[in-house]
Amino acid sequence: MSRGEEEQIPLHIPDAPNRPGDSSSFEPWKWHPNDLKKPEFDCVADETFEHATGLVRVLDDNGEALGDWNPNLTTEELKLGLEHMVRLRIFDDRMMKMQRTGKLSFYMQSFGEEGIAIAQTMALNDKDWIFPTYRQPGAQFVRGRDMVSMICHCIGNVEDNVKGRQMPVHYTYKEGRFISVSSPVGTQFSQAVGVALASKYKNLDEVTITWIGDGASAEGDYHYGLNFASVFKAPVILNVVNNHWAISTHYNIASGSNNFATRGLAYGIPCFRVDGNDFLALYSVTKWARERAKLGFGATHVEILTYRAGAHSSSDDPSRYRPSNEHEYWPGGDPIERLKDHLIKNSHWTEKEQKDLEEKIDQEVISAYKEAVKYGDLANGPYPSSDTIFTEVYESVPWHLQEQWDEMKKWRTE
Ligand SMILES: Cc1ncc(C[n+]2csc(CCOP(=O)(O)OP(=O)(O)O)c2C)c(N)n1
Ligand SMILES: [Mg+2]
Repeated sequence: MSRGEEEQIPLHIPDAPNRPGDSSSFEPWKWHPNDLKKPEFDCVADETFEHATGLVRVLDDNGEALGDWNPNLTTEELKLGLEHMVRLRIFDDRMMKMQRTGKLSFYMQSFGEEGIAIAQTMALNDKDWIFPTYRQPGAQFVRGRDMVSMICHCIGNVEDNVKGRQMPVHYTYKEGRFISVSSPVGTQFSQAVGVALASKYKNLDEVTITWIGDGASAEGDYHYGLNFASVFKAPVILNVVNNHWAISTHYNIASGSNNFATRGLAYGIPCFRVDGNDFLALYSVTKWARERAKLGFGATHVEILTYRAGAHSSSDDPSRYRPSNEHEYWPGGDPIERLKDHLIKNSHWTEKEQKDLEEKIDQEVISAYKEAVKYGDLANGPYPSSDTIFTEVYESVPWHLQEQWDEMKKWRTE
């Protein structure tokens, strides 16, 4: 008798553990900052098995920085990291309000994930290449991008540096080696490996960092990237941000295991799982991976364990598919609160200074917005010329596009 005649074995389609109306709960973490030592830079993948199945942490639940991974940053560096995270959160908050009042067409926040790109970019050298997703705009603050220019891009006005050809938050910042965010998710992962190989071929002291989401890591690009990075020992830092969700899809539909970090071990790449809401752990693992890459030992693969505290985007309503306050139960807490508490615990910061900082940045964002709309707002323009559909792709425009361009000129009213 063949299977199926009598009984059908159902196809396994995982569902999210908690849906709206369910109570939220996460297992309390069993990992502590002192658990894991730093491996040697020339370690082989197997030597990082514990790092991939455990969790690299520096900040404990009381705001103390402990263990081998403590990067011992100066107070100034810690305050700068805190300031950038606060800047990103307030910026996001204001921009979301702009979207809700029709001043932007679309927006995506980094709520709960502010530490990731900020800590990791601070751990790099200025010439290192950044291949982000839409969830790492904070790297631009570290690289010195002007907020007015970021808002002009989000509006798509005449000062938008990509001339309205990208969706909002799909930033490009050439001066900061921040490569254009791609709407088709995942493409940056294998491209980053290619650029890292080019740096190595040219014998430059440049490392590439890239990120991919838990959901997008189910795509081929992720696996091509890992394989090339492994075979050619590319100087690249490959991060999977496991924030539990890919829009409304739980991570358990992107991976059959509960762990994304260990996947790199099969490719022979050292792997770490890191507390994604711990600024110091993120900084430290990235510094280690940069040093390994620089010394010629190749790639590092990192799972950044976090929780997407906000909506996927301005088009999403997470209360329809998950318990609405689930992020409050995340054992990793909030990245800003944790770094702030650490500074306060060591008497380097006060609640009053925090409040003053937030007010200062709020003013900075409001005045940047006012400045940006001088170059055009969403409702009234001015917008980049429709000619930009045809310019800056080909050195000389092919005849068939020239025909379309001429046709457009006959009809346009702008
Ligand atoms: C190739 C491709 N498929 C689908 C989409 C639609 N889409 C945009 S974001 C997204 C979810 C990505 O989730 P994840 O990779 O976990 O990143 P996160 O948004 O959580 O940072 C999807 C499915 C897309 N943009 N590109
Ligand atoms: Mg995700």
